[in-house]
Amino acid sequence: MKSRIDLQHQPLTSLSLSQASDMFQRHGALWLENVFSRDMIDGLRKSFQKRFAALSPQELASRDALVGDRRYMVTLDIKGKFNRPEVYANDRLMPLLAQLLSSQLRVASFGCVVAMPGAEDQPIHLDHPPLFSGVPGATKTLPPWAITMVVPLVDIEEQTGTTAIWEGSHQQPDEDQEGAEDRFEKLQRLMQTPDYSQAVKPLPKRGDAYLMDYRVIHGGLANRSAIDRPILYVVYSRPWFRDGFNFGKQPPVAISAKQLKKVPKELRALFK
Ligand SMILES: O=C(O)CCC(=O)C(=O)O
Repeated sequence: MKSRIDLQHQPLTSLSLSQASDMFQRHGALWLENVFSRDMIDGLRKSFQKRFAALSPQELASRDALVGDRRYMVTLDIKGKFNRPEVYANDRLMPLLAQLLSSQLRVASFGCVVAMPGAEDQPIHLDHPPLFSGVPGATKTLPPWAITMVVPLVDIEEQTGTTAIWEGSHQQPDEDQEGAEDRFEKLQRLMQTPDYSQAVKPLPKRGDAYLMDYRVIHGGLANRSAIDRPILYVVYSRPWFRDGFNFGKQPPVAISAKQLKKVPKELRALFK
């Protein structure tokens, strides 16, 4: 992956913050190593597995949770181990997210995607249709308006499958750029005939995260391992954005009034 930063020995200072922000804006994705403690990730995984096991097939169907072969997206109640600032407002990431989405950013959705053993490649897709479809130049000039933070709850290996990402596909290429192809034509081509030769396939470990611009072309890869492969996602957005596209049957964010009181006052605006 062209855009990758290890945060273990290098917290984002103002210089590296602007480098990280430039990198993300150029490639539409960024792999950040060593953001979270592994113990915390292991705790989240246990808690997720318990909650997921309690969901019946009928409940999953009523949530319209299937997002691919043996792959489910479930909104998670923000409570227990998930109701911690380290999870939803991590100190190492918030300065970068605020730089990219403004200090008014909010959590647009919060949950997990789990690929079960044997899950096939997910259809290659965009998470949201373009905001200004048909407006010339909009996909070239608009800054990011929503960003998915993906936090794998297991070590990602080739066997478990990762998310294939087409770096740079969040923006329309300049016409004179080598190999320039309209991004929607590219998406259609990839949807019809999946070809991963131009995709990057990060292999993050527990504690890492990767960010994806909401406009970037991507798709989850097959899980050829014997274990579930859950990834936590938190989508951060500019304050005006509401995701009506992905959440017809389950809420994008689930946090009760009681749980919201446990969120430090200065962070509550994230859940407005
Ligand atoms: O499973 C993955 O790696 C990605 C899932 C995804 O992109 C989605 O459900 O929109």
